[in-house]
Amino acid sequence: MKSFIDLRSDTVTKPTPAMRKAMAEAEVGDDVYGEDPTVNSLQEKVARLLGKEAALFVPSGTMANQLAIKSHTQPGDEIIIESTSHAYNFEGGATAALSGVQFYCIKGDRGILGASQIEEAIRPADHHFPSTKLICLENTHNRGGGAIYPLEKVRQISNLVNSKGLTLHLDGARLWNASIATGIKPGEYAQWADSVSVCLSKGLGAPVGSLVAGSKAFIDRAHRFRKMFGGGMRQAGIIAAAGIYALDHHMERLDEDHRNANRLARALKEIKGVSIHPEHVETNIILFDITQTGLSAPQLAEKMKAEGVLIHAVNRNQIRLVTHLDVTHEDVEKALTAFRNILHV
Ligand code: TLP
Repeated sequence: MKSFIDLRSDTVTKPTPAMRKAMAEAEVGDDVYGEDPTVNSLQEKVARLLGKEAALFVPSGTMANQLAIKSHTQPGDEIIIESTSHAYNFEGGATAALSGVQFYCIKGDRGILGASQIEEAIRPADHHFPSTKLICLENTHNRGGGAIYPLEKVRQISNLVNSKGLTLHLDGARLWNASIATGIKPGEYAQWADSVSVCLSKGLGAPVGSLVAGSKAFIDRAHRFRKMFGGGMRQAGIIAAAGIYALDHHMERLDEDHRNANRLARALKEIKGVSIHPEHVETNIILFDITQTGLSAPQLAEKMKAEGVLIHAVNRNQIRLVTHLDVTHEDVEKALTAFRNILHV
């Protein structure tokens, strides 16, 4: 099979030989009975990292977010969320289908909301309105180009949420990236949210797996819904072992992905017709506009593929690149050469 430089997403990483060894040697049991020691130790480890009472291992980031939403709400409630966020746009309408809850969307600055915007969106106590129950934040923000939530903003939002008796969920699919980029520990971000979801299958390079964390009572509810949604797994220690390995060995190296992303962004800026703000590339996601190149984003993606590089056309004019474990510094230079060849620099 032809090997591509795959910049479409950090979800495409393949387990390393050492990770596969850890998986092969994992001690397992039936996790639906709570008897898988490897799953239990992953859950304890992530709860500790996030400073929460408990955590629950689930197959995907989508399930982690949807379990949180289901556990925090009743049908007819409303969730305040940023309009380009993952839970609203890319989870197949799960919130409406599974929780019977609606979203109130607000446009943020690269996905980041301020407390005053949220305050304005909270519904008054009037029986005409749905009742605002939950606020969802995303850190880093995927469609915001990997933007990091400033901790101070999270703290202000959390104070607002508490003062109104609401609940805060953090989609931390890439919280690890925020943490490595800023030096702020995952738990320092997580302390301001009632629940947090995190993914092992993105920059950390595990093949499968996410967790949702929060209080013991919250996790009890989420556990019941995990069963209901079909997410109760049996000898899941095989995949949990990959997650433990990833947390132990692939966390610090995220910095390399951030440096590669920065290199890509600065070099892309030199290409005529590419519109990009390298200073906005804070982590491993690069978003840019190619309207002025005369090519559409799908056309550019097609041409890049012919050069051995896979990229993601977000829409007609925008491209997303994501750096990760399987993208080396040399791959970045090769990808840049392909961009230059196609866009005639
Ligand atoms: N994001 C994927 C796609 O679904 C867009 C990607 O390639 O970036 N929260 C955030 C912020 C995410 O970016 C994703 C996945 C999820 C949740 C869902 O995780 P999975 O794919 O494990 O369900």
